[in-house]
Amino acid sequence: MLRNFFKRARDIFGRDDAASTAATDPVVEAAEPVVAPEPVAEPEPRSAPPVPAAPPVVTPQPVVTPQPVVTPQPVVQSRPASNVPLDDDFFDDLEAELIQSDIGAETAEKLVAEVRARAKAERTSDPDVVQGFLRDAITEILEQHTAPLADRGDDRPTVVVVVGVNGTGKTTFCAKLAHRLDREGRKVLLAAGDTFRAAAIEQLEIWSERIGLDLVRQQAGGDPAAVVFDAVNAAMARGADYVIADTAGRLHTKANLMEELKKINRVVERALGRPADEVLLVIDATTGQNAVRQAKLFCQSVPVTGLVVAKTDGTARGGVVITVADELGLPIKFLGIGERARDLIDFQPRAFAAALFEE
Ligand SMILES: Nc1nc2c(ncn2[C@@H]2O[C@H](COP(=O)(O)OP(=O)(O)OP(=O)(O)O)[C@@H](O)[C@H]2O)c(=O)[nH]1
Ligand SMILES: [Mg+2]
Repeated sequence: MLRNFFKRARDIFGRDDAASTAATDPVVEAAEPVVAPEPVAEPEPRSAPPVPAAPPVVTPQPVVTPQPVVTPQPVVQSRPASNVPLDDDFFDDLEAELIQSDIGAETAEKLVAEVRARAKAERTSDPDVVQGFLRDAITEILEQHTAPLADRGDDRPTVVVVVGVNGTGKTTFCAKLAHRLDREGRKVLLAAGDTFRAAAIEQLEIWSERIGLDLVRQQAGGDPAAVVFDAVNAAMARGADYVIADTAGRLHTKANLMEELKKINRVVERALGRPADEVLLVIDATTGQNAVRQAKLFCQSVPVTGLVVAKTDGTARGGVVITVADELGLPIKFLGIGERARDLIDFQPRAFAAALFEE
């Protein structure tokens, strides 16, 4: 994705170390299955006739092709350091590349405009420098939207309600967060608020046994708000620091299910004198722009306080995270990076933005 784009751009627009980057190309392509925009174009560079010492100034591609800026044989070819100005094609391709990485069109346009203006102001035509500008612009968006997990300290328990559409990773996240807090020495109580299916309660029960934490549950079919109410009261009685409540997957379009979430909030308020401290919406990174749309609609009905982006290990496209931050304006609190209890990381904007370009 982005890293490959800048690799290609270096070949086109020149850089001192073009030859050395070419040598690493195949490896990176292989590690990047999701994007692979040009499997067809790839084999061709090696078999292309070795254009003799013709000036390697490149006319970037013909007409509209949104993606690959074709690289004339990236093999061993020393180029002068970047003299070719970055042109419209470069920035159009960059925008297309951002969109392909699951960044929403609006955010992509904004990023490119910013990067382009900075490249102009600083009179640079070096793709590597421009890559740095893009990284900065992305970091800036992400940094505007960070906030740590609520922690009520002595005013315990901090209540975290976990919501989202079906299958995004809510239950797994509850277990991961509980495990994390437990390792930090906090006392955690899990609440099996997905009473919709017996299997959902069992799933959290298995997790609670695996990570060695207490679970408050009722029978399947019970009232989720009652489970959360019990859990909050139990937490107060036992001096627990956190209650983490799982809920059933739901579509934002189901009014009764949304009502159920509101009811959970009301009972927390009754038990605690304040609403839940966090309502975390879990979205699935692999569902791309769909996740963004769902999140937007969800936020209209429920007082979401932060986002968890699960399954970031399952996609090479980090764009969802950027789009969600930019368009929803909500803090991203955690990233899910796998199925195990420890596969949860704090969201760190700078590290995240840097990783998008890592080779
Ligand atoms: N690779 C990967 N898989 C994940 C991650 N988080 C969850 N999963 C998997 O996604 C699937 C669904 O996870 P659940 O936690 O059951 O999702 P849910 O939102 O509770 O699902 P429902 O209760 O049915 O709405 C499971 O197979 C999880 O192991 C993650 O960060 N990475
Ligand atoms: Mg679940």
